Amino acid sequence: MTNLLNDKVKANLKDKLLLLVHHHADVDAISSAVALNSVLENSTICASDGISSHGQKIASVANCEIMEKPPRKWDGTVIALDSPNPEHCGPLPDTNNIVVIDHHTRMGKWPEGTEIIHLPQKTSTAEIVFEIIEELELKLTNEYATILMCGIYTDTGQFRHANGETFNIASELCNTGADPQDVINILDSERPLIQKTTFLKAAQRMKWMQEGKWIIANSVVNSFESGSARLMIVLGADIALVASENKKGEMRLSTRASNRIVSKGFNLTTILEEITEINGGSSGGHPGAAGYNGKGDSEAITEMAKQKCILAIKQLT
Ligand SMILES: [Mn+2]
Repeated sequence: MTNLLNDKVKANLKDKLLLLVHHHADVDAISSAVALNSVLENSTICASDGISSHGQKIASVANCEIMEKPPRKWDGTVIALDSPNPEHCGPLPDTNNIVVIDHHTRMGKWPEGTEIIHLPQKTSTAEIVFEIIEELELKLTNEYATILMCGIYTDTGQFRHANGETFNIASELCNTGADPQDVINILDSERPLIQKTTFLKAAQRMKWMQEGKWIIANSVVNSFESGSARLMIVLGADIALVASENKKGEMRLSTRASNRIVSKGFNLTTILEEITEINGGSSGGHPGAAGYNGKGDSEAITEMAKQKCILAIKQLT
């Protein structure tokens, strides 16, 4: 049994609790909050700046109320979840006790006296919450064990970034009653119809070509560009370029690259920076996932990006 809680935190947990999650709360944050809420009677969940669509799914499965605006003053303890610094979950209510439970690499600056449970080796906050519930010898129901598993599942990218400890806790959660099939049912079901039809249109309009051993695919949609690009990589493309434009002449290009080509040195941010040099606008992202926003003909700009990708492929060793 791990020892995460000192006497002060144990006493704090008996207070009236405000479970504060980060802005645009994700599945890890919401599942951590609803699981704690299920075992700690005197607690309220607060998401001060919106909840992601999957986070909302968890909240609706748990059927619990979530406060939208933190009170100015909290007479009890504020528990900040999955939020490495106060700006990510604020505004913080005026309170005497704050406990932070988080797993991000870097911990920010919290008010003096804040109790910090920071375990960066954990792949999700849900895992820390599970250990805390065990340490308090409280009982999670099957349903909430499944919900915590949802937090682990999403924060590890469906266990792709899991470590040995992740699987130990996932296994303990199963022993507690979590059902891995329900995790899939909760998270992978019910994409909105508009998203499904858009993805299918992206596939229908897709063009692809081969350059050496690499495949470049492109398409055009009205929305959900990045999801469409991601799915084209799943289909087998090494580079996916998906554009959209609106009536005002603004366009967006969302791009993805396979891990395999990125590991050879291919970098989408360089490609899109070159587009901004020619066409203005702005770009940003990572080597394997980047976006461009600008003005102009989306087809022409996609073609430009494609040509730059071909040149970059020729320079790969
Ligand atoms: Mn997290």
